[in-house]
Amino acid sequence: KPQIILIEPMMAPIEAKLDAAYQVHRLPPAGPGRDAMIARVAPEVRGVATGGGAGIPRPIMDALPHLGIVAINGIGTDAVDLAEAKRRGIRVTTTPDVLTDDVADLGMALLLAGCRGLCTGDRYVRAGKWGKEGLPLARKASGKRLGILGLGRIGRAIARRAEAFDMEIAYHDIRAFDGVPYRYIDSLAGLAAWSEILMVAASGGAQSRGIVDAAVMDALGPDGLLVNIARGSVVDEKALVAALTEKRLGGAALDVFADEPRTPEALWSMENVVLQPHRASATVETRTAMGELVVANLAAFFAGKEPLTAVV
Ligand code: 8YV
Repeated sequence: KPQIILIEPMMAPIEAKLDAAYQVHRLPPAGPGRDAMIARVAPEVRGVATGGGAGIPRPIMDALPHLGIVAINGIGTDAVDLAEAKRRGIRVTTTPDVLTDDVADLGMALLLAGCRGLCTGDRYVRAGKWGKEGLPLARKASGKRLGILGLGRIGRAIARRAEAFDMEIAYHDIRAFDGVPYRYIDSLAGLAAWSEILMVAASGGAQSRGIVDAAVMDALGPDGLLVNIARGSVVDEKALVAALTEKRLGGAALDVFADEPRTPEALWSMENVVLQPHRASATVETRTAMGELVVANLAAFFAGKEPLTAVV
């Protein structure tokens, strides 16, 4: 059997398929045990399966002389050095399309939870406070001005959902797109100033690092809501904590963070903040479809065929 390294766990039925087809080396936590394992298996390993957030650390890529494919169980490629993969002729695959609905759904769920204070209401009932003390009014979501940063597949799926909530929609991206019924605003600060809710749906990586900065948050303003289902790196997290603490930003609903699984403790006690542990694609249905695509990409590669959804 060909040998692969599994960097991030996948669903049990998917891992069973991998075990049936490959000798799978599961990556131990960082430390001497990991280094020893990589050194031991490096001469034989030809594939890596990993998550979008985890990617493949450059030292691991460098340690594998016969690496031929990195199969990402996700859409993000920001944690893989694509230029180096290309230089070395390593194929890189992702799982596009199959996760679009789920990520857009969670974007809307966070938007609604942020506007309507769903988690606050839930905590209020569970704490037995109903009937004993008041609860502040929430904010309406329908009809709001929604700015979308990044109008790719996921951004568009969010826009379609937002249309059903009678929202006005505008977007910012590296360029305007033809045939899109939404208004293009050519600066992110301009989009934030126009928006009541700003949805981050842009890819991570060098070109988007920290672009949602203090000025963008100030433009969104004290009644504005920031939603992020993309990558924590797109938002300047220190500036976000400061803007929320100083009430220059109304609220935030976040599925992703700069240094996962760590999240800024300052956010934990804020009632105007909704937090999720990076799980926009984490449903049984979607993780099954994603996993099947990872299995299919690996199978194609090891059969000497073109992977189905290669980005490199
Ligand atoms: C997953 C993601 O949580 O698609 C991505 O890039 O970050 C998410 O869908 C991840 O890939 C699974 O680890």
